[in-house]
Amino acid sequence: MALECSKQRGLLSAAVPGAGGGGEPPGYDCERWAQGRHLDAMSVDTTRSLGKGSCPPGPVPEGTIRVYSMRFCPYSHRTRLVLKAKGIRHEVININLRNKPDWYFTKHPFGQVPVLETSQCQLIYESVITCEYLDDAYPGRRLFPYDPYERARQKMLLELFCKVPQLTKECLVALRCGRECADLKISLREEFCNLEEVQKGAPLMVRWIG
Ligand SMILES: N[C@@H](CCC(=O)N[C@@H](CS)C(=O)NCC(=O)O)C(=O)O
Repeated sequence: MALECSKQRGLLSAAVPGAGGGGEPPGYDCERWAQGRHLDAMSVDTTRSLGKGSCPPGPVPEGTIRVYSMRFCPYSHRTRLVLKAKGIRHEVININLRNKPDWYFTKHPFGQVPVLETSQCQLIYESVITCEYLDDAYPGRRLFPYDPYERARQKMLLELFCKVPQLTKECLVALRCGRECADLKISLREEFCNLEEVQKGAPLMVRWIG
């Protein structure tokens, strides 16, 4: 991702490794990361999406983590980018959101994606929370800044640009269906222009609010 803020490295620059510390949990492999091998071989994507009537998947194998996802969900991709950036071994289970399996409501109260499931049957949802969880639970390479203000600033940025995932999704769906989406593209461009201003050092308060 090319969204790195000039002042600090953080979640928006998830693809860029930062200085790390602490032990590495199972499934985390620095060597693989350094050689870029994690990009092709570290995830198992079931590709088929599970819908109503499907059997729930079994327990998550030790040394891996599962992400319930949907191929066109930008929030899920947020989580998946962090999984990739940190080189965490994981499996992807796609959920058919138009025809959700009943069992999926035991993973998320509203049946949304993304959800992370650990081999200890812990469930973590809300994309930003999943990213922070991964950053904390797999501490080898920090993506969120350590400094409390910079960390808060990253989260403020995510809130300020919270329209981006939805706009991106709507744009993708429109393009896929051959629908006109000029307005969506203009809105998306505006958001990215504002983000560029922030990257150049503009304060977070101007232009977007109100
Ligand atoms: N605030 C949530 C939003 C997640 C979200 O809206 N996911 C959509 C797919 S892109 C979803 O699960 N939609 C199905 C539904 O709401 O029933 C997050 O950041 O994780």
